[in-house]
Amino acid sequence: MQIVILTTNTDPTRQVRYLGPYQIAWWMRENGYSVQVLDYLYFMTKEQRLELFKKYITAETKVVGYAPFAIFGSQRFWHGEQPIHDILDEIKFNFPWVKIVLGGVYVLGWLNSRKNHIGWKVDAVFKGEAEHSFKEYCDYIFKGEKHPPFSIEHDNKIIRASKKYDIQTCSMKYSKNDFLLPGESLPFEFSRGCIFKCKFCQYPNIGKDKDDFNKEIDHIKSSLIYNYENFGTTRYHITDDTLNSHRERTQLLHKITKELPFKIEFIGYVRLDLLYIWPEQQDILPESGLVSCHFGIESFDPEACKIIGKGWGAKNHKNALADIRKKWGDDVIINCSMILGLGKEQEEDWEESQNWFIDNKIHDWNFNILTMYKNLQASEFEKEYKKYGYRFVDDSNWNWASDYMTRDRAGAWAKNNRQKNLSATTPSVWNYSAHTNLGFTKDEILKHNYLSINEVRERENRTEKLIELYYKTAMEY
Ligand code: B12
Ligand code: SF4
Repeated sequence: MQIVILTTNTDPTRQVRYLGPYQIAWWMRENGYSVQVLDYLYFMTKEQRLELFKKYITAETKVVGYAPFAIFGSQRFWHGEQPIHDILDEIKFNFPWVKIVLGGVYVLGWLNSRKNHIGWKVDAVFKGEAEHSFKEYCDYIFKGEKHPPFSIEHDNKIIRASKKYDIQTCSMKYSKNDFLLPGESLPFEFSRGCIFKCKFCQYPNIGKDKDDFNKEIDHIKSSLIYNYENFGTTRYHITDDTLNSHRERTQLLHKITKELPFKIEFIGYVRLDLLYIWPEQQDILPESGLVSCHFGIESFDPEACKIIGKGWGAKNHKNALADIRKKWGDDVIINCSMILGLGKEQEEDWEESQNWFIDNKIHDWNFNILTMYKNLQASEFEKEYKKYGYRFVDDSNWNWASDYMTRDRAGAWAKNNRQKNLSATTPSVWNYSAHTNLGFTKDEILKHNYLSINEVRERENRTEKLIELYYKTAMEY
């Protein structure tokens, strides 16, 4: 293989594939390169990884890209998990002839994380979408063409997107050597970027026009058919930031899924407000195959909702949620995420929200601490933290406080609460996909909570079996 891309999810209980590496692999194959993606590496032993690397990283390999799904600020970093970085050492010291490059979600954050550093420099880091920039780099390495423009930041060579990738024309398909496993849920993209601009959001591609960066509906249809015919795929986890943000496209999606000679099921981020602004979505999304969705509720406090830019939610969150839960029943497993640290909310307000979820039989919910990095300057909150009533304690980059809350207090409450929730909530969205990957059916998942399903998973060594199957398939290919 000319190019090998290494990736892995890094949450112990969530074995689901990450789209970025497969999207780049497909694109490079379209451009004439041979590419191998190797996945699930975090869950393998060092020895298994080395065997796999030796099989695919050969004399013709010139570039090894590494893109784990690991976001700075997630538990992997706070616990200082080392394997994420070990993988880089394993490549550097066993395959000295290859260029080692990094890409993927929040790549600079994890590279620069102080706890987990590597003692040498990678050859290049790709920031942001990389279809064009990575192709230009490979054309330079393999064909001697011009090196793409770069800058040096924190001692790293950073290569940014040279131009926007035309997602409209993307007909991304999986490949036989992606080693897809029977029944596995695959990541899939309908569109790129988000039309909203929530004040706390650190994602760069927000505030787009609804008609921009949408994949042609015919390409979506042909990829779904291809994946079904070649790999039997019917399950997807959709990567769109809001999969129902375009009224006509949601209707078209419904139309094409009805035309398919098989049924698909998918999970993803859905905006609750849009389900009520365009009420037909309440019917057509489950009919299209939506089996679990994530609603970013953030808060039930009207003032906090208004501050973050969710004015509709200030008035309607509770009524709409109770209504849709009743309407959908168990057809769609609902997850709500809340943010700790908004407006004047205190511990008793969060307790009240939690009780509301329990009383209204919402399947799943989670409370996340507000994340802000003074130096990142990505979200509106980070850019104008004083205006929104926040300060950073002892000149810290991340330890925020307001007149009503501190990050430490929010963290302490979240920690206590998390354990309590595990036995009260049903695996949803990506956790739902992860469990279907381990062979659980929807009916089985609905009968479990996180604790009880974990017991079964551990007792029956389901994760180990999945990794073993992937490893065996890759070694025998
Ligand atoms: C799927 C997903 C998850 C899944 C991941 C499962 C999986 N295996 O995919 C789960 C649910 C586990 C998850 C968890 C979290 N997530 Co998340 N997630 C996403 C989501 C929806 C899609 C990611 C994706 O595939 N995008 C599509 C691909 C094509 O885009 P891409 O990754 O940017 O890929 C491009 C480049 O990165 C690059 N690239 C990618 N791979 C490679 C490889 C090489 C070799 C090269 C050169 C380049 C390259 O080129 C690609 C094509 O242009 C994004 C939102 C989004 N739309 O991106 C949020 C998102 C990344 N998540 C986010 C967050 C905050 C989290 C959590 C911290 C949430 C939480 N509080 O727990 C956790 C962290 C988990 C962890 N371990 O680190 C934020 C990150 C914000 C930020 N600061 O950047 C996002 C942007 C959502 C948002 N809008 O706020 N997430
Ligand atoms: S939080 Fe979600 S809906 Fe809000 S701007 Fe960010 S990506 Fe869009």
